[in-house]
Amino acid sequence: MKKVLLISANQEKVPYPVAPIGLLYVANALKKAKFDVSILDLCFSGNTNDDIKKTIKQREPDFIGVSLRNVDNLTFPRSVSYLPAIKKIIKTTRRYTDAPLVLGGSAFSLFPKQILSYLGCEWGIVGEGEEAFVNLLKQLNAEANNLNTINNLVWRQDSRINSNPASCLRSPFDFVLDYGLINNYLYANFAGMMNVQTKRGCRFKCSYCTYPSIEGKSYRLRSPAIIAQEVSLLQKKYAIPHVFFVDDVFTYPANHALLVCEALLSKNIKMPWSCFASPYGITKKLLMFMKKAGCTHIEFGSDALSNRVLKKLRKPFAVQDVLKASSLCKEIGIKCAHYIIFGAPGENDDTLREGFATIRKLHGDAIIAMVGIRIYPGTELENLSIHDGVISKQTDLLFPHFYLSRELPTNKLLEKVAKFARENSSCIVPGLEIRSSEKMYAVLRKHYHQGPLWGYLG
Ligand code: B12
Ligand code: SF4
Repeated sequence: MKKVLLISANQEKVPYPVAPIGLLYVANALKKAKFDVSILDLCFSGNTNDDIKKTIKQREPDFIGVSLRNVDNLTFPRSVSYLPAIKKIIKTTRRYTDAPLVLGGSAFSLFPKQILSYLGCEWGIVGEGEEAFVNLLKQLNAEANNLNTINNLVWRQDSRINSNPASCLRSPFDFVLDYGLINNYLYANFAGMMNVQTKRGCRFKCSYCTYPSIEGKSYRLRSPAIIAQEVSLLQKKYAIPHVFFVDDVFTYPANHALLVCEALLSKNIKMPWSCFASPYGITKKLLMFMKKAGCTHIEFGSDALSNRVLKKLRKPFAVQDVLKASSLCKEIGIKCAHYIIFGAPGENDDTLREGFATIRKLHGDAIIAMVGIRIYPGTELENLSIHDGVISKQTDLLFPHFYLSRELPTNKLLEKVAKFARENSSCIVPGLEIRSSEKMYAVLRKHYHQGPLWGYLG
């Protein structure tokens, strides 16, 4: 049996360490195809060189897969690129094995050719890894040369980098995921939660967003009964105290969210959970069901609190919907946070004032405020950024560039956001380290053992 070592390169622990469940899905597909699979998760590694060396010596893998989750922290002005650290991990791995090494993961999928070049690697898979990775390994194993038939593959041939069209899996997950290949104890204790997926895809077209390009534009829904089984297993087998549903938008389509809640209720699962949501389509009925089924925290991708900016971002809702979602959460007893981006297209003095006034009306919900938007290739925001002169057509977006409204000087914007946030205890501004720092999160996690930490602030 050929051996595959899957390495998760992510070491970010802010706001929490995040378990590499993407690799668990890939591992599941490899096992089904009769590969012998193990995972080296570097998240808690104190010495990546020693851990990589030891694991490669022990396992003697025939193939390596490296999962790249984050390119950078999306945070202006404290922007951090993870690429130099990733390069070190690849270099170390290469020092101890010359087994074919394949890259994958959300970070890789956003910049496949650039990352392959930057890291000097040969193989990569864009998007869902399950089918394409197995197909590639089968071909490499058989020394076959039908690379053009493998969807989602990116590879180097001499000095050229080739890519095949990318597609999504039709039915990626009709099974209970095996979480046994990662250290659940560490995630239960240091993250206070474990991640579970209930569907893939997002059909909305927000102007800056990469999620539909990573997960697909149409929905692949997971069976509610299987989700409930998985959540129950996480609780019973691994003592996981809290689940985060990692869907782009858990609450849409609402009928699926309702069915997931029903399945959790019918199995009488008492697991607290949280999720991402959109103010679009939120109803009292849905939130009441979610609360009954264990939902304690919701993170809304509200993005802006002025209709002018929401429209420019192509958000499918208005400020009224944000206010309604918030007041319903309060009435029902679910904690809620809103991600807000200041300095987005259309932002000016008036919209900023309107945003601050609306935050006051939200009565203490957590506000996770970002300044500026990370520009990604292929998005509508990229075109706008070129049009507005923020970047040029030649700008390499692998290292972060941020869109900041030209209608406001950036230093003034930062000053105003900082002043407002310092005076309003519900505001967290990671880019300005206001109520947000690695040290603060570590201290909070010592006291609170489960769930999103913003729920304990403010
Ligand atoms: C949920 C989520 C969060 C939650 C996680 C909660 C939790 N407990 O899990 C929270 C809010 C905490 C969060 C935080 C952050 N996040 Co986040 N998050 C997501 C989201 C929506 C889903 C990730 C997920 O779990 N997907 C489900 C799994 C199954 O999919 P997957 O990992 O992509 O794996 C599949 C493929 O990628 C592939 N694959 C994966 N690995 C490999 C390896 C090989 C070899 C192969 C072949 C294939 C392969 O196959 C897998 C199965 O199909 C994504 C957006 C998205 N839709 O992808 C952003 C995303 C991953 N996050 C991102 C970022 C940047 C961050 C933060 C750095 C932001 C910040 N400054 O706080 C932090 C980092 C946290 C950390 N410790 O790493 C970026 C990463 C890319 C980038 N721009 O750098 C994304 C893509 C969003 C974006 N803006 O584009 N995040
Ligand atoms: S911002 Fe949210 S709703 Fe909009 S496209 Fe991205 S994931 Fe979908």
